[in-house]
Amino acid sequence: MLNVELLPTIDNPAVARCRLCGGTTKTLLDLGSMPPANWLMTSHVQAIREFPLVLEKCDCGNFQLGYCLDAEDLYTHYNYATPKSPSLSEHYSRLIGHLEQNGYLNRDSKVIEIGSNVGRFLAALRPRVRSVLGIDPAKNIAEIANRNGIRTLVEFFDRGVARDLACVEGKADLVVARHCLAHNRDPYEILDGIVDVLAPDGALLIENAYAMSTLQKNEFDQIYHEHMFYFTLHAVRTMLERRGLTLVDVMFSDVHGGSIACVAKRSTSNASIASRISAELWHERELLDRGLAQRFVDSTASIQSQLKVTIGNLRDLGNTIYAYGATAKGATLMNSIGLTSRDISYCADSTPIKQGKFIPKCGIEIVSEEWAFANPPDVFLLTAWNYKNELIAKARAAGLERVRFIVPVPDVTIV
Ligand code: DWN
Ligand code: ZN
Repeated sequence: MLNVELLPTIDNPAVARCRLCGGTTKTLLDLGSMPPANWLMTSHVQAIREFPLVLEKCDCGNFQLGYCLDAEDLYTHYNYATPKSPSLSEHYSRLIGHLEQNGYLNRDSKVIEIGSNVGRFLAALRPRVRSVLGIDPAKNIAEIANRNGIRTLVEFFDRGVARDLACVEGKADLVVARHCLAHNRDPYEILDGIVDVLAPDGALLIENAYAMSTLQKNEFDQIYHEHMFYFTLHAVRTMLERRGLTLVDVMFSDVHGGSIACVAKRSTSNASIASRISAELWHERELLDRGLAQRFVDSTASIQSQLKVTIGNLRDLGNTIYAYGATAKGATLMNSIGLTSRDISYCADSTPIKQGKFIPKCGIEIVSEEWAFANPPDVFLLTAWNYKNELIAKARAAGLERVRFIVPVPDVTIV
């Protein structure tokens, strides 16, 4: 039985509430009704349930989904496995280097990662610390991590799990929550557990897609049911302060279309606070006050219509088109403009558990990169545009010299 929160608050269903600060939210962008992006179908005609996909904005700087699915329905069996990627590996090295240089991590650290997926980040950390432990709710994904030697418990992390961990494993010197706090209707459930398991002088690393990048680069396809929050620095700070944590450091990167990694410590720890935080907060406020959110809404409509026309024209000229990357983003992108397998014949993706399945609603079949390269289209729609350089290089290295790539954001371009 699916558990869908169809109205944002129980107390006052007529008013949408910010789930970080309790303030009133306004609808910013309504993308209609969509299936959850990673509910891949086993046949192209399978019936699939759809739910509203609505982005709301709060004056505190938080952006959130108005309608949230239950985490158990989204993650108990999961189709996303972190891919092998040189740019991700570089990102991990950079993050780890920064944590070490600033004293948040050392060879004696015990590390726990929440939402650790197949364990790629922990695998990069393991040679540099005392111990690593992953926690992930998806049994099928945690099994892959365990098979690869990264000890991973299958759990939805909360206070109960945190207390058990603190007893059995001891408290953690570093807790990592990368791309996971946004994936829950109530991030405080996770944060409360983190506070319970964090050592008194421990550090918390939170990373998420950065809302300001999403807005500035017109990445409307970052909106899907798994992303229940779009974090600004203001929003992260609000959330942390409500749980006795202080934001002490911040790092920006290009991964996943622009991400923000924040370090927090207990407010009682007297840690020094990186000076750039106040400048970044000021910069965010300026951009938001100058209408960035409304420009994002306008750009979304313009990209959607340009993309539809571009794909229609290419098809009318007899081109075959595949998508590249069976991403969650791709499901929003293609379904929001009504593309189907008549427009996009296949979607290439390196993830074995995705291959042979179909993108929900649009019904496009997922094939391996090898198959797609051996039976190439004239044009790829880059649905994994965050790996643009890597994917184009891969296709060229496979001998596809003439294939073209449609890059949907920040503007529709053909490479
Ligand atoms: O927050 C989330 C982010 C971090 O990851 C999740 N909710 C779900 C997921 O989002 P996504 O599906 O948009 O993620 P990616 O990382 O953009 O997905 C890339 C896809 O492209 C993967 O399915 C793997 C595929 N890929 C490929 O086929 N060849 C990726 C690489 C690097 C490749 O070389
Ligand atoms: Zn708020």
